[in-house]
Amino acid sequence: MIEENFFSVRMRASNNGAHEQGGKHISGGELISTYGNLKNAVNVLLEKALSHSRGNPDFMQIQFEKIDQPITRLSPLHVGTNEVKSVGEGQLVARNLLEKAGVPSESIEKAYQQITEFSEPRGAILFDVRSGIRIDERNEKGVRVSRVDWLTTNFEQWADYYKMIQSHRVKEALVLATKVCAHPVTVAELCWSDDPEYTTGYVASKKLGYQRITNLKKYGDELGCRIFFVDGLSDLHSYIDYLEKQPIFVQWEEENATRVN
Ligand code: PML
Ligand code: MG
Repeated sequence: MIEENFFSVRMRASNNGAHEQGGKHISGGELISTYGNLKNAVNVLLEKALSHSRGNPDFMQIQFEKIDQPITRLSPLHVGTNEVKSVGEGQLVARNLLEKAGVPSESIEKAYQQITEFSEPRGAILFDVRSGIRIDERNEKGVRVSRVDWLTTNFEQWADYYKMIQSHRVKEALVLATKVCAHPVTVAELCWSDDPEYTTGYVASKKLGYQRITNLKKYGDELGCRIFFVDGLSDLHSYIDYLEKQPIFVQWEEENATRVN
C-alpha cells in the first residue's frame, strides 16, 4: 500500500510591512493538504487573505511543508450556542462558562484586567490559572495553533446533522478549539475574532464543549482575543510543540453522535 503524504499549508498576511517589521496583522490560515490538492489549498488561503475586512495586505507568506508525524484523529467538540442581547451579557456568560470549566474566578478576573494587552498578539496567549499570569513568553507573536484540518465533506455531514451553518470560520475555530482542549493541561479557551465585522466568540473546554456566544464585542472593533487557560503545565516547550506541530484531523462519525436538536 502506498502511504499518502500530507502537507501543512500556512498563510500569514499583514499590512504596512511584514509582522516582524511592525505590520498590522490582516489574516492567518492553516490547512492540511495532499500533494495533489496543494494548488487548491494555497488558493483557498490566498483568497482568505485578499478579501479580509481588516484591510488589504501588502505582505503575505504562504508556505507548505511535509508532515512527518502520524496524524491524530479527534472528534469535534460538542457545540452549543448562547444567544445574548449585548456585549455585557455576552461577557458575563463567557466568565460564567470559564468558571464552570474550572478556571478559578480570581484567575478570570486577572485575565480580564489585562484583556486589552492580551488582544495585541496575533497568536494565542497561554495563561496559567494558578499564578494568574501569562506564561508563553512569545510577546507580540503569541502561539499559533497549526497543523489542523477537517475534511470538507465530513464537516458538511456534521453541519447537516446538527443543523449548523456551513461556515468556514466556524469550522476553523472548532478545529482549533478541539485540538487545544484535547490536551490535558488545557482548562478552557476564550476567543473572539479580530475581524471587525464578526462579533460571535466562544468559550471551549473538554467538559463544556464549544460554547458559542453571539455577542462578545462591539461591531467594528478590531481587537480580538484568544486565551488558553492552562493548569499543571510542567513543560511549556512540549505544550507549545503540541499546539504548533502535532498534526490533527477532526473527524466526525455519525454513529458516535447524540442528536441534540
Ligand atoms: C475568528 O474568526 O478568528 C474566530 C471566530 C470565533 C467564533 C466562530 C463561531 O461563530 O463559532
Ligand atoms: Mg481572524
